[in-house]
Amino acid sequence: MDLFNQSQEPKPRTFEKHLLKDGEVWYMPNFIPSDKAKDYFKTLLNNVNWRQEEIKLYGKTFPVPRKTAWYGYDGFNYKYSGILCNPEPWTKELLDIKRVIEFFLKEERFNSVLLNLYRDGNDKVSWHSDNEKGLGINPTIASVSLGVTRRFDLKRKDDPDQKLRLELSPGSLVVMKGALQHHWLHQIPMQKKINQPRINLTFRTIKE
Ligand SMILES: O=C(O)CCC(=O)C(=O)O
Repeated sequence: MDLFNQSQEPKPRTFEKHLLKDGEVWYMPNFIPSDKAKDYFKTLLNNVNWRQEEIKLYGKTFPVPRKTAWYGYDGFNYKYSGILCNPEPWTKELLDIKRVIEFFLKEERFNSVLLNLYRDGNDKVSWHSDNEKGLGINPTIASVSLGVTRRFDLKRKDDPDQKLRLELSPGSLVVMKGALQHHWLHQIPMQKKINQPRINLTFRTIKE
């Protein structure tokens, strides 16, 4: 495996491990070398089948404040916020990234990926946890960032003063592990001054 075929001076790739109360967040800023991260960003921006989904809240319909897509092995459907996703087949780029994540995480195998496109700082994802039934108990979720740096916030459900804030730089990898999704919420807040796009890939394992 070429681990993204680094053309630049290779940087050591290790996780910063945030061991929280009931859950872990691992962060690797230079998971994908910057040239390669720019290439992936362009290819995914232009070639992914981005969808504008809608959600219903209090009887009204609203556009989701970002574009999304769902890719993976056939049959691994995903439902969140009332939106049912049938996977598009893996692209070469998504499979390459998935294989390198699995190399670093050793025991994890992912069968699908949710993609988010934040067109600018007005796009966001509100406080939530990835606790849908289909992900099973204590899911490991691996999240790759491409494009502009955005803030990622976590807070504990029963004690919002317990927080973690990370700046997700392009080419970085975040891994959420353990009981985190039961006890913590996360968000990408609106950042109105940002006028460039970001793509996020969250690799997941849907249980059959
Ligand atoms: O964009 C991100 O980094 C987070 C996305 C997210 O929270 C989700 O898709 O559930």
